Amino acid sequence: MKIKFVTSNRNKFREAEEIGKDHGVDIEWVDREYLEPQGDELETVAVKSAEMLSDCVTPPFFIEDSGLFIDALNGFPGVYSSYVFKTIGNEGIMKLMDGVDRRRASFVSVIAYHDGETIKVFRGEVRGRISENIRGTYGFGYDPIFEINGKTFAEMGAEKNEVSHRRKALEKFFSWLAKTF
Ligand code: ITT
Repeated sequence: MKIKFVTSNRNKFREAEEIGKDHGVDIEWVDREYLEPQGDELETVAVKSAEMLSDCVTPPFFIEDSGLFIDALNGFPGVYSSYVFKTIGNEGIMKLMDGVDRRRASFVSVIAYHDGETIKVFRGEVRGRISENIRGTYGFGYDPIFEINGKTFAEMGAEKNEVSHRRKALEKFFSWLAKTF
């Protein structure tokens, strides 16, 4: 089965492509940047984005919206993860977390699948912590500061894709697809 993934982020596409291979799903990359609508929840943003995009991309397709939610910052940057990464980046998060002992955080991935009539949502989440320093060379975005069992996503390499929020959301999506088609 072949399915379109609309994203401007090559890394997100590559990870999804790999996970797709494990499930016999062939993912086609539609490289398109879209303005993310505002919303308090990733789900709201993802559904609104999928609705908007269906004007210019022919369904079926899916999009994915991710966010880093830091407990000590009451869930910040959350739905603003993209903007915060572009503005203050990992160095900025390190400064915000300087001297903070409570370092637990979640990485969340929400997929919105548009089949031409309805939109279906799938959520994946992993718990981890914000590392004390920026570490690792693999991956992208917040990978060098999000740590599970002592290793940041950026230190894990391929192992990240086995345990990530994206893997969890995609697996839910693919098992639903398998049941539906
Ligand atoms: P699209 O919206 O075009 O898909 P994007 O890069 O804007 O691409 P998101 O809004 O989902 O994607 O991502 C929000 C931010 O979180 C962004 O800065 C990403 O770099 C970062 N991010 C997303 N997934 C990540 C992951 O698995 N590891 C590290 N950072 C990630």
